Amino acid sequence: WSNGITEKEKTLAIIKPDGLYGNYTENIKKAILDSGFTILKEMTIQLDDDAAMGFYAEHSSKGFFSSLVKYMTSGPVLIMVLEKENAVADWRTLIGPTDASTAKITHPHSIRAMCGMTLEKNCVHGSDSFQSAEREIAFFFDEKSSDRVVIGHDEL
Ligand code: RTP
Ligand code: MG
Repeated sequence: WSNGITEKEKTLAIIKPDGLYGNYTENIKKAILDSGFTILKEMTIQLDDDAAMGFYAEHSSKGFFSSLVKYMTSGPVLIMVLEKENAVADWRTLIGPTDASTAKITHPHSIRAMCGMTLEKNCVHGSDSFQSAEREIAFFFDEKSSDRVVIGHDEL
């Protein structure tokens, strides 16, 4: 039975520099809304090295880390808090596999197939667990603030 109250979940989405630069924002947002997510918060920011390294700290020992930081700081990113039931897993499904060149073959309707290019330049981020989502949302957004922070491209 249902009491009519649905348990919503939040996740963090990022349109990476190649996604913004390639003008995929509108198509990505359409896919987000068509899939039943609500965009609770969004902001466009330029990450500096410290922010990119802190955000991806789990990968700090990996060989691709410096390249990842360079990529993530190569231009502005659009950061969004998405909400729906099962948001974390559903957003990961919607974006597709990490390697965008693989995604184009195996998940042609995924977002990474649409706007990504390679294993690194895959145009979007998604939290990989409920715990990651909580950490990543707190990394960028003040929990107490209900402000919807939007900075337009031309303000950067
Ligand atoms: P994300 O965290 O950005 O949503 O991506 P993901 O979970 O699918 O993949 P993850 O393993 O967390 O990797 C984070 C990002 O690092 C870049 N990457 N480069 N050159 C490489 O071997 C390599 N592997 C990963 C990608 O930009 C990936 O999204
Ligand atoms: Mg990841």
